[in-house]
Amino acid sequence: MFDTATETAADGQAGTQRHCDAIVVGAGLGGLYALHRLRGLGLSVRVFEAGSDIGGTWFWNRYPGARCDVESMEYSYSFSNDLQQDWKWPERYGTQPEILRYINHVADRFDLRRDITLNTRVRAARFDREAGLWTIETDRGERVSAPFCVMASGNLSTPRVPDFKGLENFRGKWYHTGLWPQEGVDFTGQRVAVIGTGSSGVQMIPLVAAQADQLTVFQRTANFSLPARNAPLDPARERAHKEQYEARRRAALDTPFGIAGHPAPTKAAWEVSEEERERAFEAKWAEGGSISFLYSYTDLLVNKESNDTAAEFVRQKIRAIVRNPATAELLAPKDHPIGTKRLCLDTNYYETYNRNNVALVDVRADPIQEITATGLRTRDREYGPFDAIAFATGFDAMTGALREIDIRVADGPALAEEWEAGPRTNLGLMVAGFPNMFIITGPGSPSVKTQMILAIEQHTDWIADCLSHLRANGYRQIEAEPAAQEAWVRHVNEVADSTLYPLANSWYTGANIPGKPRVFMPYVGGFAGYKKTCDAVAANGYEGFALRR
Ligand code: NA7
Repeated sequence: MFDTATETAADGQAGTQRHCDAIVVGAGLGGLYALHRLRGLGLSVRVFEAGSDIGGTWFWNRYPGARCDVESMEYSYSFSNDLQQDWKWPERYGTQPEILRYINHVADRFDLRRDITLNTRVRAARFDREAGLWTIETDRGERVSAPFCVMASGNLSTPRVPDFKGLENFRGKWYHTGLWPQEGVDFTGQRVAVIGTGSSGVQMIPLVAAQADQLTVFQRTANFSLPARNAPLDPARERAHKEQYEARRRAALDTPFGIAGHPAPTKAAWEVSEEERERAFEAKWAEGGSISFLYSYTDLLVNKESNDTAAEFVRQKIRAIVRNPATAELLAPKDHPIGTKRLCLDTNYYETYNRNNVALVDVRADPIQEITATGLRTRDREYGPFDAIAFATGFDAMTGALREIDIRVADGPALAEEWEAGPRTNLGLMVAGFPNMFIITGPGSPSVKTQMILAIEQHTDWIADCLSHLRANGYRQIEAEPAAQEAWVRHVNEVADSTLYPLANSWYTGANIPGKPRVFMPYVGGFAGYKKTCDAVAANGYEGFALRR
């Protein structure tokens, strides 16, 4: 317990405490673990969640085919060995319903729900330096104060429907993958448009094609996709994994992506013959999975010529799968190095374009101008009629959810204003000028470039250790020092600039949102090195952070 006046409202309802030790924003995988971990320190915690239930990403993204692109034995919490031993994943990659079931199991197993307020969006957060308190305000008018605030609001949690003229005139139904109706959508017998071919579109398109009468896919940028090779989890493989679970989790901490089991490459692509490269890529293609493919050689994400060999391998696969050569050429990405946009994993994505109820439209050459009553209009022609439009158009990634909250210290500038030219953080964990506010997997941390749950656990553990340190030493405030933050931002940029990532117009750089500043947001220096830096900062008495009594 921190030494601030603790007063609990007496109206007896669950979730009416006005003051607690820590406020957590978001009840996805990040917020739930933060609640569990901070509660373990003896702190009183309140979690606010905008959704009508817990789960975050896995609550909202219910579109057909929604599935994690990291294998389920990896994409799960490691903090409880009993939990990871007990839980049985049915498939190699978890589906959205399965992951949501897991999250609910975790919430029940660790008795998390009693401190979570659902259906409540945090609108504002104000810090009073003198009192040392954050006060948050919700869309239901509730105000709650706490010395610490943990933002677990997610990296891909602000869905974005492009600002197309005329959407309000559309007489059919429209959906966004990240706001999919809870009850699901039956496209049987319908003429459907899907706009967007990122991970969500690539996962959804084969299922919609199989159900709908006709499907028209509107593609602005072709994306690279690899076969997932999903399958029921082999019991022998599961047993072997579980026997070594704890060792594998420890090993994952020493990898760049936070995932164990992929031996680090030892050679650069240019060091080997073309035949050897083809054999290696072929083996990875057959094995399935994106990390293992990008991990074929040491230099695929730093050397354009090496990357070209992998990109061309996939383009040739697309040309071999898709029977119509013009469609195949449209689907074969040529404008960015492979892996510099999120590499998609699919089940029968390219094969879907061989169906005679599926058409592909290039809206790079001929952009969408307007949604009409019955369909849509590009510069050159009209498409439709459609019964439904599914927007798989992505998110205001990494900063969207934080920028939507009016976060400020007293009457100072809002975080959104401070970040007008792009987010600036120290280690992705804290922002100079915003004391006692932590971000879980914030911009400037490895976050989306790693196994997210491992990144969440690492951040939360660091925050929990930090709070213990403050309490043990009588400190009440911690704040990122501006110089340390500038040095970290410089480092994040230098690392990104030494790779091929900035060559792509991706949500990693904010390029998918008109007007958003172009800044490479995740840290791509690798999880292992990043964790060492965080640990060293803590071991040196939170070097780069000002602690105040
Ligand atoms: P993404 O990866 O951001 O994909 C969004 C897609 O929508 C992408 O193909 C965009 O084309 C397209 N898009 C966006 N705006 C438009 C407009 N105005 N016109 C046409 N097409 C448009 O989002 P996802 O939901 O698929 O995936 C997000 C992450 O979730 C994913 O990376 C995984 O980590 C999980 P663009 O490429 O911008 O030209």
